[in-house]
Amino acid sequence: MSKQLVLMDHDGGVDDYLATMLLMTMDCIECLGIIITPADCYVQPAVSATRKILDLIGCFDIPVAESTVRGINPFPSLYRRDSFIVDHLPILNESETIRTPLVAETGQEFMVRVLAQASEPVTLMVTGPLTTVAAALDKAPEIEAKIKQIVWMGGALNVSGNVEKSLEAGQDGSAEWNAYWDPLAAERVWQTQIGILMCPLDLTNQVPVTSELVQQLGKQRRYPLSDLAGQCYALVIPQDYYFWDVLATAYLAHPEFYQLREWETMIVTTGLSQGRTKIVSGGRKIQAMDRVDVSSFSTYILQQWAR
Ligand SMILES: [Ca+2]
Repeated sequence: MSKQLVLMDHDGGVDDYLATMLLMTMDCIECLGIIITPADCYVQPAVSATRKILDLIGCFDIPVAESTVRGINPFPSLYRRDSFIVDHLPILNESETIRTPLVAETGQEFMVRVLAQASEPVTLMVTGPLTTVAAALDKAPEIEAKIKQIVWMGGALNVSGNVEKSLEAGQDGSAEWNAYWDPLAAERVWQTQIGILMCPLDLTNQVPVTSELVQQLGKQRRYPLSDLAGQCYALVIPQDYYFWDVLATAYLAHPEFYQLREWETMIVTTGLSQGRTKIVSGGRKIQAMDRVDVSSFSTYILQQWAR
């Protein structure tokens, strides 16, 4: 069976590194590259950490590209500083040199080139804002035909968003961060014919990172990937933390763990609800992950990181 072509676009949060790590363990996937969108991170340490993680896994030939897009509503620096912490974890710094290549072109240029050159349509696995995708589509609209679908961790349909009112004045709490960082980019992607599969907060809210799971990773810390995942989750366990990006990414290997549901939606781009993925009759049809078998999912990630 031929492998599914995937191009990953992540935004440098703790969760994004672990989603990358999970993607790299999937036998059914051929990863064409990894783009870092400078959203939930400071981009220099996020690019560095991503390359070091690929080195740790032994995937020295996956190109990494730095997107130079900018969002409208920046992530809090408190979240973004995690990228510096992960980049400095001892397990990622045993070697003084990084082997995984950083491409010279920007992430958005790289996305255009990879899609244009691909032998068949490619799945975009996006675990951050859609800004790099929107920029690539603006640059070369013809690549739309080369995108098989976009699997996106983002949006909140029938639950509140996660942009807290206490952190962000002037909004009503309905937006999810990846949409809120750049609502216009989400709207740009919504205007295409590309199949969109969302992993919304509606689902991720049901799959928190638990102490029990972190302890299970500890029991298998003789494996470098479990050790790194355990360290990353220990870093964020004091806050409410969920398997946002990891849950979205696991879909690629095990769609049978998930139930999907179709919705008609629009992106609110201005005002107090900007960044809201709103259900409206007659709106843009998308699929959303609706339910997941949490036990199978947990077993799967523990098994994949036992290496
Ligand atoms: Ca992310």
